[in-house]
Amino acid sequence: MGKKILVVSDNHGSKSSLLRVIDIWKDDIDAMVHCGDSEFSEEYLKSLVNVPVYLAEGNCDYIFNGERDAIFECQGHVCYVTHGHQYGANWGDSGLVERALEMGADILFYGHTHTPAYDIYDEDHVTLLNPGSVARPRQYPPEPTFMVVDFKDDGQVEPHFYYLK
Ligand SMILES: [Mn+2]
Repeated sequence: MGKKILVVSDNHGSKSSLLRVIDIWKDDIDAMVHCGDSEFSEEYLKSLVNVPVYLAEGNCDYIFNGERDAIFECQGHVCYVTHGHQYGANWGDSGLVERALEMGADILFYGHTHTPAYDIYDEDHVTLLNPGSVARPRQYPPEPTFMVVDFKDDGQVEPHFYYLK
């Protein structure tokens, strides 16, 4: 059957963008990841879906009261969730790869850059995934984005990026 994980980030207080994504996907996912800068509380984010929720604290999350980051297992993969600003996400991937290795994770979800990204570092067996921002995109063209990741039974991990229209 595989597993599907909805990954969102950086809605920066925009409830409507977050709720629109969740409304579309809530019945088709096995877990939700939020990579930080929701500007909402842990309880609120966890109340939005009936599946496990994994959260990271962003640099603008003043009312967030959860753990700074999260780690979980999915289909044999170790997934680590962080906002990424602590590891220099704006300046390149090396700090993120180093952190994934330190945490024993082969998949690292991050946000902060407001730019969707999918980077595979074969030598380190690390994949970096960023869903972009559902409210304040910075890539060109600046469309709000999010991601649904398919964890297949054969171990393959397939990210799908979507625009929030
Ligand atoms: Mn941020």
